[in-house]
Amino acid sequence: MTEEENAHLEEHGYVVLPGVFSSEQADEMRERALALAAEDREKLKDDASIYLDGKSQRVWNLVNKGEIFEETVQIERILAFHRHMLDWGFLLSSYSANIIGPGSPPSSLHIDYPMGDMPVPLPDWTFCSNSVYLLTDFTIENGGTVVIDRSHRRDHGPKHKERYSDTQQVEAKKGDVIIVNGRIWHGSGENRTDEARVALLCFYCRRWMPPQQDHLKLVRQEVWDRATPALRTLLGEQARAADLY
Ligand SMILES: O=C(O)CCC(=O)C(=O)O
Repeated sequence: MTEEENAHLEEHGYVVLPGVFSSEQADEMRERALALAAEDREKLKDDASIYLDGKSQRVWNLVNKGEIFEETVQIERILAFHRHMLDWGFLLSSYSANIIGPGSPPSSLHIDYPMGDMPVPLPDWTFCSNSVYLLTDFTIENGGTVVIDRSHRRDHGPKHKERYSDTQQVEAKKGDVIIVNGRIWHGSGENRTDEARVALLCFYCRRWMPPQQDHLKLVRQEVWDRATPALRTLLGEQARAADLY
């Protein structure tokens, strides 16, 4: 984490890290995510994971769905930003793919779970933060992430489904990562192309919060058995140990 990168994150509420993944790594994760999405689509016709007029899709719990995802959720260069925002011992809240399909409308602007449901004014620190891994280029046309610059400093979130005029879209390349303060007003953009815009969302929260997905229940024993100490902490091992007393 350089001083410039951190200064940008603090000032604007997000920062783009160029070239974190090689083209081959991004392709491998994208193809795996798209294959999982295709399998789910058969099973989950009416599930909320298929959303935005049925044109977009989330694939949840990636830490359970391939060793490449176990590796890419614990990259120290990226974790350093989240530690800075969330303090030590922070947890993986969820790890999902967000596939914005051709013709998908924009999502509603929001702040991240659980802050959108919290009473206002919000405190001036964040409960959660996100890494967006770009597995395709993000452009204005294909639904690159929409943000309101500096909105992470506001003490409340946007109104549901309201359109705001001061938005901008983050344009960046396949293999880049966007680090996001969970308080920034943001959402996915409209995809006006005929190809999917694919990203992975590594979403983290403070250590004393319930994560968005209960990894202690969901993660397979095989994944626990080979997990590094860093991954075990992210998955909430300390919370599991506390359960024993
Ligand atoms: O995929 C994106 O561009 C944004 C995702 C998002 O808004 C979210 O899941 O909170």
